[in-house]
Amino acid sequence: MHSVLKLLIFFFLFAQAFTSYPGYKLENVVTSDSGFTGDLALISAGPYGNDYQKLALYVNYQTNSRLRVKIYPANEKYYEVPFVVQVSNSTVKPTDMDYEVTYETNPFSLTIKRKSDQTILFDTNTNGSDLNGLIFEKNYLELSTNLEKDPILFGLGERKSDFVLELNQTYTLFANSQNKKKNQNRYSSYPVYYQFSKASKTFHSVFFVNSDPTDFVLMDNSLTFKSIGGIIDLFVFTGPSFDEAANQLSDVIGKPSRISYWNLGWHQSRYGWKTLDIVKQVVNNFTKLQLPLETIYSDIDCMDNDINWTFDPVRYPQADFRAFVDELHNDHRYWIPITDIQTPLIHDYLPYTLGNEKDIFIKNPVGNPYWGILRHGPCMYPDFTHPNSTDYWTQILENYYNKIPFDGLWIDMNEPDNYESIWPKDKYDFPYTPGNQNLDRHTVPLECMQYYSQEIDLHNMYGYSQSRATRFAMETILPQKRSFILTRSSFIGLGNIAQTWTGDNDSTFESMKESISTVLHSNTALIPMIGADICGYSGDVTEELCIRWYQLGTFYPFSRNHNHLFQREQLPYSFGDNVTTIIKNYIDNRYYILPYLYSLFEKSSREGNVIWRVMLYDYPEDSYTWYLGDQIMVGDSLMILPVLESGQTGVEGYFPNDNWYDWWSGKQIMEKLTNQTHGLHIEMLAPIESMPVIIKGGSIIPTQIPALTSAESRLNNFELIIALDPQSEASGWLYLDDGESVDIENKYTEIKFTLSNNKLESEIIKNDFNIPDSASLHYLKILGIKKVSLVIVNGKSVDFEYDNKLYILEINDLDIDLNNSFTVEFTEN
Ligand SMILES: *[C@@H]1O[C@H](CO)[C@@H](O)[C@H](O)[C@H]1NC(C)=O
Ligand SMILES: *[C@@H]1O[C@H](CO)[C@@H](O)[C@H](O)[C@H]1NC(C)=O
Ligand SMILES: *[C@@H]1O[C@H](CO)[C@@H](O)[C@H](O)[C@H]1NC(C)=O
Ligand SMILES: *[C@@H]1O[C@H](CO)[C@@H](O)[C@H](O)[C@H]1NC(C)=O
Ligand SMILES: *[C@@H]1O[C@H](CO)[C@@H](O)[C@H](O)[C@H]1NC(C)=O
Ligand SMILES: *[C@@H]1O[C@H](CO)[C@@H](O)[C@H](O)[C@H]1NC(C)=O
Ligand SMILES: *[C@@H]1O[C@H](CO)[C@@H](O)[C@H](O)[C@H]1NC(C)=O
Ligand SMILES: *[C@@H]1O[C@H](CO)[C@@H](O)[C@H](O)[C@H]1NC(C)=O
Ligand SMILES: *[C@@H]1O[C@H](CO)[C@@H](O)[C@H](O)[C@H]1NC(C)=O
Ligand SMILES: CC(=O)N[C@H]1CO[C@H](CO)[C@@H](O)[C@@H]1O
Repeated sequence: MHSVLKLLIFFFLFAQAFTSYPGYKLENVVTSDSGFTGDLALISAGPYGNDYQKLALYVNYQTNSRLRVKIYPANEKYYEVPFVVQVSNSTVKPTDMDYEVTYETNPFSLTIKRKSDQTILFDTNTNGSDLNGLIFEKNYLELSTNLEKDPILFGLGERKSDFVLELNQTYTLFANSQNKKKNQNRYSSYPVYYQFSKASKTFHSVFFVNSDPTDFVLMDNSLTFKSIGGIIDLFVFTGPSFDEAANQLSDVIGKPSRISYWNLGWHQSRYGWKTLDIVKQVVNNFTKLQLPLETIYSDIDCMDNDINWTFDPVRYPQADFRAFVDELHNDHRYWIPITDIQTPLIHDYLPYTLGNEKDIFIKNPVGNPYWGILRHGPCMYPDFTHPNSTDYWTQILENYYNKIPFDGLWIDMNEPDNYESIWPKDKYDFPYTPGNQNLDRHTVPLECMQYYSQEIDLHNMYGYSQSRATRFAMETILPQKRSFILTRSSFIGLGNIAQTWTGDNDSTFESMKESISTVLHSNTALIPMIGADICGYSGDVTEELCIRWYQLGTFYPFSRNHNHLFQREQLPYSFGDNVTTIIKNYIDNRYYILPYLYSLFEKSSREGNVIWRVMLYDYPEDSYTWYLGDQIMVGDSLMILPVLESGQTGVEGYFPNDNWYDWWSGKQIMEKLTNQTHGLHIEMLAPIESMPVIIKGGSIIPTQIPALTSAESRLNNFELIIALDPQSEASGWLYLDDGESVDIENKYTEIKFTLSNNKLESEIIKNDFNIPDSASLHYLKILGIKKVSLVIVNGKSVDFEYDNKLYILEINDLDIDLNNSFTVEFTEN
């Protein structure tokens, strides 16, 4: 290489490495009980120009565990994320704050520590590092925090990534339907991360209230936030447990909305059911084979010429279709149609004419509706931040509902997708480009205007704002029912409104494995109701993969099978009787644990808990759990070890130091070791018909005999599966209501079960739900009970079976009314 060129390159690199923008100077600090304010004055210009000279700093102590920091232009209008944040500023000092905030004035920096253990939660002091100070320009914001060396961070979805985010990577938030590579941004944006501190073994989290296209650059000792709009507005949550950090976030963005019981049943979908007759056959086949089926989806197959809200007169005649859906409803099943948001320009087509009349389409910068291109040519995009869009959308949905009454909606392509950007140009020209990708490709150009703000600010929120409008519409159409809205694109806060799935995936082992961290990360953003298309969407699935995916997928919070038109069938019965039997076991098992799952979701909607958990959350002291991303706790009690590679007939799991039992056989797998920090690595057998499922000692899992629908299974008998912890104790919780009403006041039942000192007791916390007569507690199984000679139920001795090798006690033929409290005593002579 030419030496001058070398020198130039050297100079360039050298110059890059040491270019540092000190940021701002803090002046005029005014403190109050609830925090402090100050003025920030620019020290020297940032990288791309248009720096704000004056900024305002606002630090607000909101609760003992929550702090808000806001930095915004002092004298100019600015964009703030609408709808998501549900708390206001605090004016009083919290009683016992678990954080302290210090600052430097020149250059300005903030350091936030947890008071109780001095763990650094957020620290923008970049003095002595090659990180920049605060940069705040018209189209570029940058703020860095120092992190513990080799930090454990998770969140910042949606993408396929490891659960613990890889270091030295950039994580982009920009809703996108095209990216397929590891760590790239996908459909949704969740600007929140959690950090686990290896030093203090605690968790805290940080939520950036910013919806503009953003990069998070994660290095091995720092995280840098780079956004091309909005302001710096962040919440710091002190934890210190994972659950506390999640609950603290949920106080700000709202709890996950209460789901209907039927949402937890089996969802069957397919793109490629060309006629109504085929769909009828599917339903009949499920029944014939005694496979549970809750919900049927309709992809665009049923539409006339692919136009939403219409039915093909020959393949899906409306009257027949309606009769079919009525029949589904009679059988306590549900129907969910798809809709894409792009509105074609067709005369006399209500979505188009009404949208024009109400003037609610997204505008180009000269003020005319923007046209994109989808399947049938030009289309427009409703603007769901427009005040009249809710009326518009309600009218469209009502009109459709009156044709065929749906039970939920599947809203797709809402990144929003665009086959071709025909205006204004194909190149985005802001100075910095998150994700280093053409941001105008395949979507509405970022220069376009929505009512609330420019598209650049609202792009990441399109699916969220559509979900919000859909939620309002559903509440009008189906008042008093909990709505079900399955959206592909979402933003943090969606969990309070709707549900999601992981979008188009592939029929590969790799894609199945990747679904796990996507589901986990969405849970950390408090969108717990999520699953991937079981068996994969694109590509032909193999029998082996499909079995493995059904095994995993029946433990997703949301369980749906769906695939693409060109792919082979992957229904539970598409592979022959032997395979149907295997899959049926797992779907039946899902119905069996519905009372447990429903109770978990209730807890989530009350407190903000997640459903899918990694081992780290509950065993932070055990460093062997820290990077385990593929073995999952479903709630507090069930661990699953999915089989993620072809040809495997065993899976190694890590069992933290505790009691663990095999879910299927009841056999104890591990007994807590005394005086050990770590647990054991254990290889579990996993022949094709079986995925290891493990119950944690200390759990009481309420179950109910499965049936073909959840409405029927709810009439069946209850069972309790009890696994003893090292102190021979266990506890559990059952929540029941009608499964669909919005107003549940005085209509629900809540029972706490506790086992200790050889006595199982139920404590009725509330008993306003009418448990069907046919659903009594008829069976108990207790795992890990070392000795038993007599069992006494409500004072009367009863028959029992005891396996003194496996330490399993079973009591059959009980008839306990769960509406009343009961006791079961075990005597060991
Ligand atoms: C909280 O205070 C900040 C700074 O004064 C202000 O920008 C913001 O609008 C306030 N928010 C609410 C919800 O009052
Ligand atoms: C920055 O670091 C230098 C050297 O460690 C120190 O002298 C100086 O006071 C620091 N400045 C601030 C603002 O922390
Ligand atoms: C990240 O980059 C730093 C510095 O370039 C390097 O020392 C470190 O090993 C890298 N870490 C990983 C996990 O790649
Ligand atoms: C229903 O099952 C029959 C076999 O019993 C099969 O021939 C048919 O293809 C199935 N129909 C659908 C749509 O799956
Ligand atoms: C309707 O659905 C099709 C799918 O064929 C989609 O391409 C189109 O843009 C949708 N939009 C509307 C509102 O009709
Ligand atoms: C909303 O609709 C009402 C009634 O049609 C109209 O008066 C109002 O101007 C519309 N609002 C906007 C922002 O377009
Ligand atoms: C099911 O039976 C078919 C045909 O006998 C066989 O090829 C296949 O391997 C079996 N699959 C399983 C999972 O047993
Ligand atoms: C466990 O540790 C405790 C306290 O350090 C000690 O008293 C006890 O003897 C130990 N037990 C065993 C089995 O090592
Ligand atoms: C359940 O118990 C409560 C009080 O013990 C009683 O008022 C209620 O009628 C009972 N419900 C049923 C369905 O038995
Ligand atoms: C078609 C498609 O988008 N496939 C994606 C399915 O999901 C996995 C990740 O979960 C991606 O790797 C695929 O590219």
